Amino acid sequence: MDMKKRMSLKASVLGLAAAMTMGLAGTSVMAKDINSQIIRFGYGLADSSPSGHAVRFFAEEVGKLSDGKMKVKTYGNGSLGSDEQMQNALIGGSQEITFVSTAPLAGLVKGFGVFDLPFLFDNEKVADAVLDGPAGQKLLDTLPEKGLIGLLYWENGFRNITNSRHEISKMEDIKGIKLRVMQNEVALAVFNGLGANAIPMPFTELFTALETKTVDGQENPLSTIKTSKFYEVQPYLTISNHVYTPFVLLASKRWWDGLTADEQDVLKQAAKTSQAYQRKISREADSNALQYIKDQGVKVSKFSAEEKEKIRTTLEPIVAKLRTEIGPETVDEVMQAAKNAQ
Ligand code: KDG
Repeated sequence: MDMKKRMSLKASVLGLAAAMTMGLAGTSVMAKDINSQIIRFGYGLADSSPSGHAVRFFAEEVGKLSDGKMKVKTYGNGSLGSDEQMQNALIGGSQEITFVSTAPLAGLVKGFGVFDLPFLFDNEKVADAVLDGPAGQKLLDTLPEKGLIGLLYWENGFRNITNSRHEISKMEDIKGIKLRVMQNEVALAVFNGLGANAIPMPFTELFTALETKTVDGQENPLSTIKTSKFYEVQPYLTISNHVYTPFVLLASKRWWDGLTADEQDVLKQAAKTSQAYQRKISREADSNALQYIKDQGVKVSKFSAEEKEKIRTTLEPIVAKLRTEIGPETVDEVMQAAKNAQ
C-alpha cells in the first residue's frame, strides 16, 4: 500500500470511530430516563363508557411514548372503589391514577364545589375555556398540598335527572323525590332547595340503590345513564342540563414525586392527547345516548326555558349562601371566566 492510500484508510477508520463515539454519545443524551413499571388507573364509570375508552386510549399513549416500559393497567366499574376511596388511595400512594368528578374533590378543596352550582356553563365551549384557562388551573394548583396532582380536566358532562316515581317536567315535580346526589354540600343544598329529599351516595352504590328503590332517582349525563344501564330501573328522564360536571385526571403526588422528569413528561403528554379524544367521544356518546334511552321505553321530558328561570330564581338565596361557603373569590372568578367565554 502506498503512503497516500495508507493515510486515507487511517483517516476513514478514525472518521468511523469518531462517528461511532458521537453516535453513542448522542444515544446516551437522547435516551429517555424511563423505568419499567405498572401504573394502576382506576375509575368508577362502566368500561363501555366514553371515559372508559379514553382510559384505554391514555394507556396506549403512555405505552407508545415510553417504548412499552410504562404499562397502565385499567380498572373500571368502580372495582378499586368509589371516587372518594380512590382519591384517598392516591394520597396514600396505593394507587397511581384515577379520574374523579369535581364534586368529591370539594371535600379536600372547597373551591371545587363551584362546579355544582346550577347553570354555571351554557355549553361545552364555555366549560372548556374556563377549565383550560387560569380559573381552572388555579383550582388544580391547590391539589399538590393535598397529596394529589391534577393533570388536567376531562369531561363528565351536563347532568339530567332520572327517576322511578313520576314524570318531572316542572320544578314542583321534584318535591319529595328521594334523589341521590354526589357527595358534597353544594349538590345537597341545591337539590334540597328544590324540594327533593337529597341523599349523598357514592356512584358505586347507585345502581343497586335505584333498583331496590332505596332512592327514587339520580342525575348524570346521558351517556352514563346509558352505559350504567340506569334506564333499566328509571322509567322517567328529564333533560334538565342543570349542572356541567368536570372530571379531574388525578395522579398520586407520592408516586409522581418519585418519577423521573421523562416519565412525568410521558404522562403529561398522554394526558393532553387523551383530553381531546375524551371530550370528543364523550360529546358524541352523549348526543347518541338520548335516542337509545328513548328506545328502551323511557319517558323523556324537558325543562322549558321558563322552568329553568324559575329554578334559577328559587335557588338565588341558596347560591348566595353557597358562594360564601365555597369561597367568593373562586365563585366570582369562575363565573366571570364563563361570562368572558360566551
Ligand atoms: O368514574 C367517575 C364516577 O365515579 C363518578 O364521578 C360519576 O358523575 C358521577 C357520579 O354521579 O358520581
